[in-house]
Amino acid sequence: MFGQVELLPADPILGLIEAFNRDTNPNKIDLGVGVYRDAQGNTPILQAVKEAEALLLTREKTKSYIGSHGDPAFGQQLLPLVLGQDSAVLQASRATLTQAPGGTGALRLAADFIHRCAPGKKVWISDPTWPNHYAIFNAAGVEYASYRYVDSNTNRLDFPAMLADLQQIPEGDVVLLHACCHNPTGFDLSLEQWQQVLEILKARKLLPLIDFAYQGFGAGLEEDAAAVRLLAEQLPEVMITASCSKNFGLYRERIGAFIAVAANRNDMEKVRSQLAVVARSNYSNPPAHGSAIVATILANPELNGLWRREVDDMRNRINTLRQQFVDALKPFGLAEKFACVAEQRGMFSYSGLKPEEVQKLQQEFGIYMVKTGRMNIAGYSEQNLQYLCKAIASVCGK
Ligand code: PLP
Ligand code: TYF
Repeated sequence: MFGQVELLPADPILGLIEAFNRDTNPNKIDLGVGVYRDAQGNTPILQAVKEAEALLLTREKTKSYIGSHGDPAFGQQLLPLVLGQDSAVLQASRATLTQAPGGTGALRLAADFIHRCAPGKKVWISDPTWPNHYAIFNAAGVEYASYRYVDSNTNRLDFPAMLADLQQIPEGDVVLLHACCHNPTGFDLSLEQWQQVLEILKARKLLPLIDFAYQGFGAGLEEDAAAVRLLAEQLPEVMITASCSKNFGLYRERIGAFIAVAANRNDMEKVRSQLAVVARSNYSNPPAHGSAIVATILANPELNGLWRREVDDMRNRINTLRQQFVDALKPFGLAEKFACVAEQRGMFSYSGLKPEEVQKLQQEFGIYMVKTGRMNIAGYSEQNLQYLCKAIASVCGK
């Protein structure tokens, strides 16, 4: 039987890791997969996480199952982080949270929930998007289609095209929106633009599924939640998938959550019961270590403060790297061409580099990025910025 199995290509993003590891160029730079790196090129464990783990080591009493919705203490802490301390939705008991193995697991819960409870509804996804979005909805048997997001000629957000496409979506369908730090482009909507999106969602009775994987990496932990909170306060029903991979640096611990905001408490309970069944048939119970860390940090004022400062540091470093990149391209006459890098937010930038240029960067300079020209901004550092910019100038004919 195995002989007939089709050999599949590697994931376009994760596959880069292997290619990078094989490269013997001592100057190689990995701008591929989206993990945060410090000035030394490491992805460190946050201090707040280390301290929470030390506490857990002494406090933890059992390894028994935590239940399909996960650790209630985690849910209690994460809901106000996402929806806001004074959220009217929380006060009205309209929100339910199911812990999931990462943002990916939360998206799969969302996809299975849509498949079970809203059969025939399509999910509308920005073009471009994180490629795993397509894979997850495919695997769950949910149909999807795209709305425009970027003008490929100017390499800028094409908001009029986005609005025009949203206006064409059949009533009742699901719209996948990136809350902040759009992956792969780094182009985010302003609050005024979110207001316009909200009006269309209302008018066409569209159900938003908000992917919130980078809270704290755009403008700040509270600022980045503005769109999520706006939609949650203004619409009767909203779905949110949160990830703690980036902002807690807990990538491999697999910790995230699916949140549903329902029109009333009764509907919320119905949705919650469905989510338990969906979780159970996928993995039964989520892993417990990541949720215990997050719950410990958020509940402890000292660790919470330390964590917030560490998130601020990661974000500020990325934004500094963005500006340094554009400045370092000035001598090559390329500052204008790449000015968008300083305006984009989050881990990624759509650089506008063409596939041939990306390939040259890889082959001639050992610089790895996704074929679409997406760069992980945290992938370079002050030490190799000059090498990177010289290489980019070279492949751009400067
Ligand atoms: N959504 C987006 C847009 C992402 O970029 C990612 C990956 O980092 C995720 C969701 C899921 O992340 P994870 O499953 O690692 O929490
Ligand atoms: O886009 C990225 O680089 C991150 C990490 O299948 C990632 O979101 C990439 C691919 C993938 C899972 C995670």
